[in-house]
Amino acid sequence: MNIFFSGSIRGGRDDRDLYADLIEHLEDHSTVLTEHVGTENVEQKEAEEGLTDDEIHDQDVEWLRQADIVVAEVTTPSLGVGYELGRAVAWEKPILCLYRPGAEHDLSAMIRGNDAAEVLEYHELETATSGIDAFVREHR
Ligand code: 6IA
Repeated sequence: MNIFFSGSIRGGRDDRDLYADLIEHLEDHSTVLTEHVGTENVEQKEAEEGLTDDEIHDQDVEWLRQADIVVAEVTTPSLGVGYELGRAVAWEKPILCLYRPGAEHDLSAMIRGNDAAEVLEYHELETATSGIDAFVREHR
């Protein structure tokens, strides 16, 4: 199973360690197409690899097209994550959004109000990982 993990990069990296933990868990199940979302110093790596924004966009959309399911951590708002979710809805991909209530930003109505995306609210990592496991089982 190919999983597209979506999380903020230029929207802010406060949750980077959490993304890395979630990606590690997802990798027990399947192939995560977007491991870089949990990478440390992502801006530096971007510069080192010399990728243009066009290349990042096109590669990302291609990975999204190949994905069987999409798992997004949406607590830190990100334009890129919102865009990916919009395209995933249009392609009718199963979508699980993970959100920690009480964060600085309330979750967008465009996500919470979207019947095509399941939203799981959580505080503990274990709640998120067991929610992911159930979602994967449902869509395998
Ligand atoms: O607007 P944002 O940058 O917060 O958008 C984040 C979303 O865009 C993530 O879910 C990613 O899937 C996607 N994204 C943003 N930047 C990259 C990227 N940079 N590579 C792949 N996907 C990206 C290159 C990093 C790499 C050289 C380590």
